[in-house]
Amino acid sequence: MGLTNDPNYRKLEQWYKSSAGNLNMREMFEADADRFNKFSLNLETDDGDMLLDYSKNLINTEVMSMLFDMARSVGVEAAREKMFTGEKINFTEGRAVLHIALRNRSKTPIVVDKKDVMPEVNRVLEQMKAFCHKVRSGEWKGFSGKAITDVVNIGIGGSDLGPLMVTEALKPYSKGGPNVWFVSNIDGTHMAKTLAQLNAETTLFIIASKTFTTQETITNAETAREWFLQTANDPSAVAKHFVALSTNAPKVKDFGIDTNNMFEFWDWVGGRYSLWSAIGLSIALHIGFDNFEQLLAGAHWMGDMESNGKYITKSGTHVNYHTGPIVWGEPGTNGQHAFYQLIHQGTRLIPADFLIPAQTQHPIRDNLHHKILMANFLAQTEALMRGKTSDEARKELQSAGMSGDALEKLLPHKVFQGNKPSNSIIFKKLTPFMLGALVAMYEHKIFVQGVMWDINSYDQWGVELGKQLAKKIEPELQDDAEVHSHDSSTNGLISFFKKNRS
Ligand code: G6Q
Repeated sequence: MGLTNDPNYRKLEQWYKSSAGNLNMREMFEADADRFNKFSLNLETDDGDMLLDYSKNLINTEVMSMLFDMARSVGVEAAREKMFTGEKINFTEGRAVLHIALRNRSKTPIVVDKKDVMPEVNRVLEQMKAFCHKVRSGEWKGFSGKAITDVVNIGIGGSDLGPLMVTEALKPYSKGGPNVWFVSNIDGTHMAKTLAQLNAETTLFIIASKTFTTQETITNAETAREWFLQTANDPSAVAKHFVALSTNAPKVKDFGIDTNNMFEFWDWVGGRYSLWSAIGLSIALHIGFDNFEQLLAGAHWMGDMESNGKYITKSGTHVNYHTGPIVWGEPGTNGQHAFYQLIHQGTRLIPADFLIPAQTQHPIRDNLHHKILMANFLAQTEALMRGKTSDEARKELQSAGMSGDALEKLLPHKVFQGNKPSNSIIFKKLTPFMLGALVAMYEHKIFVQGVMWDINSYDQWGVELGKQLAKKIEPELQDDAEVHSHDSSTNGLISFFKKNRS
């Protein structure tokens, strides 16, 4: 039926049209000393506390209860139950959505097609554990008898980004583990620059691809194998330096990787949720299997919970609302020196999430850096909420010695409307457990949005389209013949490329 027909959506819409303009955060904070307590949540995790402060949003008690009513009437709870019980909620692909099973530490069975998937999940985790131990201890030797010092994950999209983010975020936990590298881009520069820093004798390649047909990944994997064989000179050495993470055993075999060196996962794991599966092998190698388990435990603890951004509802009709924000961000204060301008004084409303640990991994100079970072964190969320009134800006300019015309001209530029929403999320320390919990929280956000917007969050036909299109054009780039099969712009671009390629 779509979101806009829901009676509780309509109620909220009516309210928005008549009353939303009255929501002023600065005034609401001044009028209600208890606002922070009302709109924040302290979570006691097994690994320190986490505080979710959503009080700096354009909400009041009435709005929150209308939002909850809406979530109930569009069926968020029922949809969550369907996901957890293995129903094929990704109906366009006929698949269950069960990344929660990958981090199910509770040993409760999870059933798909009448079969409990937990024994298989646990079997692959055991295989990963044993492999991690061998590689990290140096027991696993390369073809010339040396231990592995570097691991290269070759994959793209969901088979790259999750492990890349996690290994980067958890570097402080990587002591004793091999270095990790990630090659995703088909642009040869990515592979060439990476290989230039590696020694074939001590490098392990992980070919990460759910389908094992992704053009970028397979091409990069072939390039890595060619490079490796230039040094090893012996195809049987490949088994010691190449492993695969995939659902597709026949393709792994075709590529020449021994299926004993394959770590399996299943079609009910969406690419963007796969870091919890065998796709997380690079994480486990880098930070150790115990820490990888902590990551799973954090995600499991968060309350078990993407691909939104599509204009077709589950019943195949067009939506008349937006179904996916553009999400971007920056670490530390870097964003402040670039795009925060747009958030403070831009014409669009940009809700922002700010995340910070109370304890840094590197308390250098007696914690000075972290204190400055924390001060900026607090200052930004406060400034976004409060803004700066004309009176305040005027006083500031006057005390800087300005007056008259010059002051009046500058004044409008120095005023900030404020009332810009943000969430503040502060937690004790970025441990593997805490990172797992945070990622799972954002995964669940996507799930709830998908239910609210009445779209299938789990298929990705747009991504598939990209995979098909380039394959059609590639043969046309083979020779120097003119191409007329496209629009004049595409033909013109191909023609330029052909004339200038050598
Ligand atoms: C993620 C997407 C996509 C996918 C890549 C790689 O959810 O589906 O990013 O992960 O296209 O696919 P393979 O793992 O099959 O190579």
